[in-house]
Amino acid sequence: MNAITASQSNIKLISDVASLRADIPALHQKIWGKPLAYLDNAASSQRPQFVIDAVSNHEKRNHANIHRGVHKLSQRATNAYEGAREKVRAFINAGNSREIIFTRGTTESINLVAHSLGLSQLKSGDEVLISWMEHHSNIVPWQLICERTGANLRTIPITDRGELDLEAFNQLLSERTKIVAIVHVSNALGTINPVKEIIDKAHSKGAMVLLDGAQAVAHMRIDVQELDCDFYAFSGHKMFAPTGIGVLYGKKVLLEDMPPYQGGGEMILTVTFKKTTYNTLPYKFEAGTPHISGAIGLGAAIDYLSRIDFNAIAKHERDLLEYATSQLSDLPGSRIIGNAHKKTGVLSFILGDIHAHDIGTILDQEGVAVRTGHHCTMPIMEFFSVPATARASFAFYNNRNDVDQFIGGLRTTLEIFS
Ligand code: 7TS
Repeated sequence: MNAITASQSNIKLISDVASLRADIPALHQKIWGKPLAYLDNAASSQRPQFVIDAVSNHEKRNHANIHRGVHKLSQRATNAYEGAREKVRAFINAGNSREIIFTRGTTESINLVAHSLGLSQLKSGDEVLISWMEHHSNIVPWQLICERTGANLRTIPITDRGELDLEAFNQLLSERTKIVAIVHVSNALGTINPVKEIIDKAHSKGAMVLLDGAQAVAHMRIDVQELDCDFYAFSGHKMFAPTGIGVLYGKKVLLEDMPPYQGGGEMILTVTFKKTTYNTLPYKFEAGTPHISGAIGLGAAIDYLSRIDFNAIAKHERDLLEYATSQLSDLPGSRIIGNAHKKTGVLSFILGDIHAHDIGTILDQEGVAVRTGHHCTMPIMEFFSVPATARASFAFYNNRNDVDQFIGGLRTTLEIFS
């Protein structure tokens, strides 16, 4: 398979996405003697052979530290790493590759902004606005920073459908709001938030906007310039790339003004005991040896995704969601948590008073992988008065057989508990 980048856009994009299942080796195995139905994509997605090969080829032939060697391997590794940065830039349509900072993932990207921007710019009386549907990684960093700066953390409530209460958002937003940090797509509810509207309103009050894109990037085309968000955070492992690599996009003018997050090698220009000067973007924020093969794997995942029609991915996942939702709704005692008008392929639910972990354990015996628990969104569980949910989440390579196996597993669960 040839690597084709997003910029080579005259090629015909693949729209028969289910046929791509053959590209994903992990899907072709049996679990407890049953075919694997992998429905835990919101936690982490599976890798195409293409991505596995890119990482493996790099590790076999081209590994060396980057930016520091004049020798051939170091040059190859540096070119591949910086090439991956350019692929990320094109993938989210950032204006400049200096705006792409490699991190360990969404969590580190948000912590970087909270610590660097938050600690240097927030003061007592300022407000940071998040929502009730944030993942803990977009709650706790802001709590830490608000505690240290005296800023106040405000929260946008959600509705019974699992949508943001936009009227409440309008009322909460004020000249005191300095940062609005919002999830683009909720991992526990599947809700796609109206982020463009939120960004425009926040900007009109002078606030900056960070979007947590962890659950968006594998399911929809992201254009950070069109969105006009100030920061966009995401993880490689939820978009068919390795773990331990992620991205923070930030507007150059903002990143340039922000102090370093961590100190060490690579992020400096000169070091003396009197004064240290910092490197230019993006290196100022990439202290130490990075996850080189991870970045290369992320670049390969982007090459892979660039061949696929994102509209076809969205249509396919919507079809699976509707198919699964209608069958799940027919099961006695089922309650779906998260019924937003605009959703990605995330189906969170409870089944009578059967504990979510029991559902997950029985589904596993049937070869079906789902996530159970609070999904690192304890405020959502509190809002819906449930201790935990079971969650099926789809990727482009899932099909209706996966859903049938999932629903069959739930019928078995109901029989066992009847
Ligand atoms: N934000 C959202 C919306 C997420 O879904 C996750 C991980 C994160 C942030 C953190 O990403 P990380 O890569 O830095 O860990 N969500 C999940 C999940 O739903 N199940 O397992 C991890």
